[in-house]
Amino acid sequence: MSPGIQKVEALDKGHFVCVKWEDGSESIYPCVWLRDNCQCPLCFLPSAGARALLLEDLDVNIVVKQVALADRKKISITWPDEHTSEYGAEWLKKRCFSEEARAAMRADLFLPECQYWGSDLQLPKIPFEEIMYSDESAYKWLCTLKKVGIVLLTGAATRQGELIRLGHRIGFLRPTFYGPTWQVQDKADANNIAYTTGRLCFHTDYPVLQHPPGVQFLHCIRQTAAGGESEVVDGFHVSNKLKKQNPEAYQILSSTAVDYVDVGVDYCDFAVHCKQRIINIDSRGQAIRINFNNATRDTVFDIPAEKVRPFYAALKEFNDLLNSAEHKFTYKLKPGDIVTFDNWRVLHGRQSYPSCSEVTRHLEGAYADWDVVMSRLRLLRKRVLNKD
Ligand code: OGA
Ligand code: NM2
Ligand code: ZN
Ligand code: ZN
Repeated sequence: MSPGIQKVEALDKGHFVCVKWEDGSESIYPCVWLRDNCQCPLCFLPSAGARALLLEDLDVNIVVKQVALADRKKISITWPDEHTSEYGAEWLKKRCFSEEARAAMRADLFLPECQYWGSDLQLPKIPFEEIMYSDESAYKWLCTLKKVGIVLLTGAATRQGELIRLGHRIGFLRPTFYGPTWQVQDKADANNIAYTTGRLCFHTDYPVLQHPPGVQFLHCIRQTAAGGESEVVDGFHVSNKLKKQNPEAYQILSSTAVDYVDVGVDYCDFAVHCKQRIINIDSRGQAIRINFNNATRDTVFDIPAEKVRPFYAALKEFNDLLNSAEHKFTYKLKPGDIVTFDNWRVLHGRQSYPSCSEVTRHLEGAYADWDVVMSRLRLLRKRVLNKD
């Protein structure tokens, strides 16, 4: 599988090394990068998979003294101070600096593929116990969660604690001021709008946190007969639509810092404040995180007075798009269902239901960070695909 090397030579007065592969293609490596990534035991600690070489000891103007093809599977470099480094063919090939090779590596590491959806969503479903014992199923679950943004796990026990088990399956959950897991039900003197029987319009959870939870789990333990339906919408898809329909509104929502607030007591007492842009974008203007909960948007609004009405107009337009029949998907959780979704991408809501002296509806919720979920996904992929 690994490619052989035909030829290796120094270029540009020793500032680059060119590797010619057996298939005739070439890769060019800057020498400062090669020296920085020497894999010898002095420069690299294999038990940590980490660089031991200090930046202080790296000469950014370094050139090779000598470069040689050790065999078709390895090159060796002698540096001006007589330090020597060896690099394997496969190792080099993976780290080729060409646009295509970097795009392939990026895709492999971060799985950027995104499948947009609207009211036509075919809600992906997998039995809960299957992902708990089968690595193939767990891998499929996390790949779909990353690509589609939502997966329904079915047939869980209708008792509290199943999300703790799910947390152990991926690694660990993300605790917040509402606890390690939290109970969504009608509560007296509710400390959050979610803990009432009222309608929740489309929101992402916890934009008041600087780093909002990436993934959310809602486990239905009890469901009301009337009302309480769930709604979801693809925030990235709708952001693209807004950008096309009204670029100025998109610009406002992706640049205005909105104040959020959450003050109260739950797991412990809290007074949380944060500024977030409702549509977070990357350097290419593509939405990468939605931060929107109308309930916790602060009364304090730290922008000049004349910018306020244009902001509201932009937000209204976004909200209208989120709620359009074309974009939203409605379903109703059954006891034993666990909906898992990308809280950075998918906005969710719930219809109101009749209030009652007993608890007629109960969801247990929890969060996880994308770092933890992606880490588990990569490990599962390795095990499922390499079978080692
Ligand atoms: C929440 C929430 C949804 C529901 O608790 O933040 O969105 O169906 N709940 O109750
Ligand atoms: N709950 C469900 O942003 C928010 O306040 C979302 C969080 C209370 C943990 C709700
Ligand atoms: Zn070294
Ligand atoms: Zn919510």
